[in-house]
Amino acid sequence: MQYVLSLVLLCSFGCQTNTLQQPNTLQQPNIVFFLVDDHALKALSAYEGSLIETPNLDRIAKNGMRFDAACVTNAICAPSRTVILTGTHSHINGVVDNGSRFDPTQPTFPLLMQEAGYQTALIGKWHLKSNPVGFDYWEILLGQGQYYAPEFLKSIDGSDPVKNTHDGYCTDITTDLTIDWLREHRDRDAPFLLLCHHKAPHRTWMPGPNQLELFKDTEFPEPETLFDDWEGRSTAASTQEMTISDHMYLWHDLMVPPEEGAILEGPDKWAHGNVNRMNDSQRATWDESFDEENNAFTKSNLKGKALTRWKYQRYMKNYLRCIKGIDDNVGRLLDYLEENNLENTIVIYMSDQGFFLGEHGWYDKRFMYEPSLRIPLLISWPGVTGKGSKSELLVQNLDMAQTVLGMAGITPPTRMQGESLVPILKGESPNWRDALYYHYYEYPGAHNVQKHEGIRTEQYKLIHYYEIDEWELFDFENDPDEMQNLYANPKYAKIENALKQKLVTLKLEYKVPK
Ligand SMILES: [Ca+2]
Repeated sequence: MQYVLSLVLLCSFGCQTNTLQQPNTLQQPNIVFFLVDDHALKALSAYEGSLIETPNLDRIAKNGMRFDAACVTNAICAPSRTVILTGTHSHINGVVDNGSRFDPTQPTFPLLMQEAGYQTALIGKWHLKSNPVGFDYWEILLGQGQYYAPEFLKSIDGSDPVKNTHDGYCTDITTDLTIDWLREHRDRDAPFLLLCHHKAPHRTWMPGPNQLELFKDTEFPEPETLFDDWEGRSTAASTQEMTISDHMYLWHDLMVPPEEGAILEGPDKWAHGNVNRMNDSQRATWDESFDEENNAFTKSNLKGKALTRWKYQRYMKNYLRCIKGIDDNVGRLLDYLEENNLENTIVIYMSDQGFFLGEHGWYDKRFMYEPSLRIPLLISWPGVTGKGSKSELLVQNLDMAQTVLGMAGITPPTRMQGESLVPILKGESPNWRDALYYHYYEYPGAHNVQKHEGIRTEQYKLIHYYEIDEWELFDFENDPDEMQNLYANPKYAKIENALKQKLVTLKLEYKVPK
């Protein structure tokens, strides 16, 4: 009955009946899919220029393929997660911003794989408002999730969801629950799809107890654009509210407690909730780690650029400590796979979008600029993908649903709009897209970033902030930091026209409403 119902639901979204195939366990590989939240490319040492070492994440790259031009379609959490699940752009799947509710009757790769005989499980961050569909087992963080003593909602085989609070640190707990699932719930007679979705390193960048002492004496290099004045670029760049200098809060974001009697503003008003979730022992370790630095900072009374520099360093240390927590925990799960004859499991590691680590003076994401558009994407597929291989093709989060379905030998619905990465992973040279489409919608909204759409090719990027009708054109091979807006520059007229034409073509292809 459940099968028939799903078939009806799926076909109401225009799929072909041949999408539902019988299980073929011999040819269907096990898959672990790590999705992390806001992991910038600059914080993963499998890529060049990383700020830190991530030896465990690097294991995935060494064992498989590193994608060097992986991008998203819409650089914000819930929309990107929905693109990954459905293989469709935001205007098709309906989750255009973080306020949207995901309609879970849409075809997703987990649902199709469940129907094809996979045992499916999801553990960690979900953030799509509706409860997950297509999973035999799910245990998701409530909303954004908390770093300490996080609350989860759990359902097994369609049972009514039950709320649980787990003591400890979110990244450690998510890994414990994932390993517990492998140990206790895995059906040894069926292939599995296991989604391990971490909350970290999302704002408010609270490190785990095991990472608190890292980087104490490290001074991280500042990006050259930390004090960017956004001259020559659109007013979208100069009117955003995501600067480290003015929009990053000492208590909420940087863990500097306010002095007694201080008047709290903005997110600092509720920031106590972050640390109040710790138990006494965790809180004591936390205070011991931060007190001395915090006291010295308070006494120093820094202003202007010196204050921004201090904030940048504290931000980097805590953000990168969160990443080290991810790295340690991914290592634990990889070890489990190796130690339990599951070393042939496909492992996928990616982020829902990139993140600004001080570039242009910012944190957060949303813009089509490189630091938020691009994501780390590592895939190891033992026996299929060459070890330590690399791809420079323009791939997107849009491609993941068809890729995972392709790995399992399942034909994707015609509704899906990406391209399977399977031929690339097999070392073939498929005809590939020469430009990708991007569209950000959340305005007015947090951080005040104007709506925009655009295309990126191997060398150029054209962005249209259409509600204020302003354009930007970048040649990031010659200007990797995207500081010079070449729009309306006569020297680039030909390129500008070609990019505009291509943008029109892509919008038609993806059925973007006029
Ligand atoms: Ca995110």
